[in-house]
Amino acid sequence: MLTCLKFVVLLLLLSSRSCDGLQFNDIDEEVELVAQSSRYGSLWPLPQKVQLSDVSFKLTTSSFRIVDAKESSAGPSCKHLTFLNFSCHCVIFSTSTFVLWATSFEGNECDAFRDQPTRLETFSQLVYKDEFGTKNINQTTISDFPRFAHRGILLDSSRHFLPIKVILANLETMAMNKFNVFHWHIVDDQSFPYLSRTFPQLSQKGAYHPYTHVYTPADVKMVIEFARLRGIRVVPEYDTPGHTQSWGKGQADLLTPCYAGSKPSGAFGPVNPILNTTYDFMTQFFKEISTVFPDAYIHLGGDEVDFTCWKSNPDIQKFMEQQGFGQDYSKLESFYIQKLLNIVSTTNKGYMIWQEVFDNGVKLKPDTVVHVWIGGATDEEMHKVTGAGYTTILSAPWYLDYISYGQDWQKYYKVEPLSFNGTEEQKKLVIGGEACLWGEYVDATNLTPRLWPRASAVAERLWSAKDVTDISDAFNRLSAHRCRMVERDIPAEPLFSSYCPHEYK
Ligand code: CP6
Repeated sequence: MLTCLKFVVLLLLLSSRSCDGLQFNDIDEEVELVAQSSRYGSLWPLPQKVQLSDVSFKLTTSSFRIVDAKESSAGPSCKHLTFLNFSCHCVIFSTSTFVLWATSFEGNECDAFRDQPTRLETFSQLVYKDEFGTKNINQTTISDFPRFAHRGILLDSSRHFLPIKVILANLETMAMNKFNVFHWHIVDDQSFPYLSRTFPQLSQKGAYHPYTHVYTPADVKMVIEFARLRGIRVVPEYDTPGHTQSWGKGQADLLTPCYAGSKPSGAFGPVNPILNTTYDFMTQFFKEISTVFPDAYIHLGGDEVDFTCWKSNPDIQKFMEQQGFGQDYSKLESFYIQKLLNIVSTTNKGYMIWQEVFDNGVKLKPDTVVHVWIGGATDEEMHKVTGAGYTTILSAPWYLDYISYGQDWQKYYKVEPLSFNGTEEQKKLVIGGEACLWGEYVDATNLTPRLWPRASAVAERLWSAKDVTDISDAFNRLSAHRCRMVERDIPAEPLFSSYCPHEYK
């Protein structure tokens, strides 16, 4: 695993103008913060260590080159470098030379370069235009690495189908914010847009539309490759046994028939945990998923299982008795999950699960990632999960589908993921977090502005040092960062009254 990334950006060029970047009107200052220029310009998320200088240089094609450095250890096999015309982790310019120098790598060569695109992002954030429109960059030394390894965004393509274009635009924006995990909550109750080669009837019957509202194998490949080139992993979620209504349309007998009195009501509940055919199906299905998605992890869900239907079904009642589960349906849930985890383990993948699976006492492999999402007692939960020795990621404070009047990014920004009671060992088990954008009220029309720049607040919390907490400096940098997203054609919503040098068109 990549534990430490340091890079030094030494910028040596000519001319002399400091980066005072953006100017904003002084209106509205009685109510809220008004954007001013931060001494850190528009850097977002803030690197671990930045040494600025006033020495500035013009970036012209003749004075600016990206070349191999002697210190380079990356081979040409790292496609995401050659894609960007790199064959090394050191980018050196001298006199009119820029040095982007990576040191202290661990792990295999290409693993070590997963975060490479982030250095280029930092470089681009240092570039600004002078009054003549010429691009400039100041001599700067940056030493950088992420505070947390797992920095994710959850998108939900079941409640509304998300066109590939929107997903790719989101990946681009994630890269700008140094997020490195796309958690793809691809299917759920409402629709099954994943086109499975093994079970094509799942999307044929379960998608909103069998041709226009599906992700074909080629679509999925494109998403994965687009993400990879930007240093982003794609972790798919196939949530069971709850949240599976759409699965039932194309796969007979997969879901539990609910009863009204002594007769089936015609409704269906969670996955039927008492049939062998269920596990045969899951074995084949996850075998496919494990080859389609190259990431080492699959998210298996396991959240919000409603017991009402199971309770109504006489066959399930009988099974409960035989197993000695009494009336404790969480035991039945655990019975199912345990078998599922064993199945997925045979595919050599690790798994992530929502916190209920841990709460119910299911036996988990030591490398399981427990995803904490329930608000209210989050610190206690983090304490318990890490106390039991499991790796964990935090989402409870970062449900970005919730909206309200005002600057809620500040609330997300102020979260401290390690605020729970625990030993150093326990804190080390917190590998990061994810901002979740559940899709009930989100589709292609509003996804981007709802997510950005609010998710940028989470990005800085997960990347930057623990003591980066100055809200007013954050506001200034984030205002400029948001304008940069707008300039790059991403319709990120405003933080507050202001304007951008390049408005959205
Ligand atoms: N869908 C799925 C959801 C949610 C979860 N799982 C959810 C629950 C509560 C809130 C927001 C989202 N919509 N599959 C829980 C992880 Cl407040």
